Amino acid sequence: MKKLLVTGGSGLVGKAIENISSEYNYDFFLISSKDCNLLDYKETEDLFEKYKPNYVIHLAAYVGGLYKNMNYKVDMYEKNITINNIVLKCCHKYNVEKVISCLSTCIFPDKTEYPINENILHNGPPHNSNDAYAYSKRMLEVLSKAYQEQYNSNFICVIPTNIYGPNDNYSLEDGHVIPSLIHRCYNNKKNNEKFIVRGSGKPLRQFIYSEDLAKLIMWTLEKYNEKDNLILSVNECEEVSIEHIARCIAKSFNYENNIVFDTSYSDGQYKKTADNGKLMNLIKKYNFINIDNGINKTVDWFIKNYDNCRK
Ligand code: NAP
Ligand code: GFB
Repeated sequence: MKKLLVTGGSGLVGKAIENISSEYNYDFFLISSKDCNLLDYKETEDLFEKYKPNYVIHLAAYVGGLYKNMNYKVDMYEKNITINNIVLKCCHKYNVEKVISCLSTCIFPDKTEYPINENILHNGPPHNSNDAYAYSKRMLEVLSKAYQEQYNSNFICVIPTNIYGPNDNYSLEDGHVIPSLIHRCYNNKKNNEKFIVRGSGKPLRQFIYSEDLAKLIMWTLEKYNEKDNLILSVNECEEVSIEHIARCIAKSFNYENNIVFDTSYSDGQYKKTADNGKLMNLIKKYNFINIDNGINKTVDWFIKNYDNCRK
C-alpha cells in the first residue's frame, strides 16, 4: 500500500482528511508538531527516513486570521518560509512521487481584476494586512516550480479559499472569522452581552467547509495530473458578506438580536473572489456544503467539544 504523509495532520484541514481517510487506500501518516518539529531539518529528515512516504500533502503552517497576520508578520514569514524549505528539501531527498502544498486565495494581488484565477498570482503585491504570510506562501509556489524545473519533481500547489469546520482554532484573537465569531457568540450569549463583530461586516468571502476541501485535495492527489496551481474554492455565487456570517452564527445560537459591528477594527481585504472554473471543468460537478448548514454543523461541534478544542 502506498504511504501518504500529511503534515499539519492535527489541524483544521488535516483532521478533515483523517475523517475521510478510511475511504482511501493509503497508509496515512498524519503528523503534528508533537511528532516532528518541521522547523528542525534533522527532525524532519528523521521523519522522512522513518516513513519514506510515496506522497506528501503539505498542510503544516503557522496560520491565523486577519488580526494574527497583522500582529505577527515576522513569525508568519520566518516560520512558514523555514517549514516549507525543509519539507520540500526532504520530499526531494526521499524521492516523494507527488507533493501537494497549500497556498491561499488571500495571497493574490490586492489590486486586481475579479474573479482571481491561477494565472495572476504574482501580478502585484498582496493586501498589506497579511503580506508577510502571503509572500511566504508565494515563495512556496516559487520553490515548488523550481523543483519541477530543476529536478522534474511532481511538486504542485492547491489554492484554497477561506476554510472552516470542526477542529479549527477557535481563538478569539488569532482565529479566522468563523471560529472566532462562534467562540465569541458562545461567550456573549452565556454572559448576556452584546455579540461584537469586528469591522463593518461589509467584506465578502467565499468559505469552503473543511470536509469538502479534504475530498478535493484527495481528488487532486489521485486525479489531477497537471503541474500548474489549482484553486479549490466554492463557486463565485456562494460569496457572502461577513455580516451574513455573523447573523448566521447568531441564529445558530438563537442570539440574533444583540449584534454590534465594531468598526474600530480593520476590515482587511474587501474581497478576494476566486474563480473555481479550472477545477469545475475537470470534476464537472461538485455539491459544496451550503454555508448556513456548514456553520450550524460547526457550531454544534464547537458546543460539544468546547472543553478540549483549540481556543
Ligand atoms: P491549522 O488548523 O492552524 O493547523 C496547522 C497545522 O500545522 C497543525 O497540525 C500544526 O501542528 C502544524 N504545524 C504548525 N507548526 C508546525 C511545526 N513547526 N512542526 C510541525 N507541525 C506544525 O491550519 P489549517 O487551517 O488546517 O491550514 C492548513 C493549510 O491550509 C495551511 O497551509 C494554511 O496556510 C492553508 N490555508 C488555510 C486556510 C484557512 O482558512 N484555515 C485558508 C487557505 C489556506 P500542531 O497542531 O502540533 O500545532
Ligand atoms: O478569516 P479572517 O480573519 O481573515 O476574516 P481574512 C477577517 C474578516 O472578518 C474581516 C471580519 O473583515 C474582519 O473584520 N471579522 C469580524 C473578524 N469579526 C472577526 C473576528 O472576531 N475575528 C476575525 N479574524 N475576523 C485571512 C488571511 O484573511 O484569510 C489569512 O489573513 C488566511 O492569511 C485566511 O489566508 C484564509 O479572510 O481577512
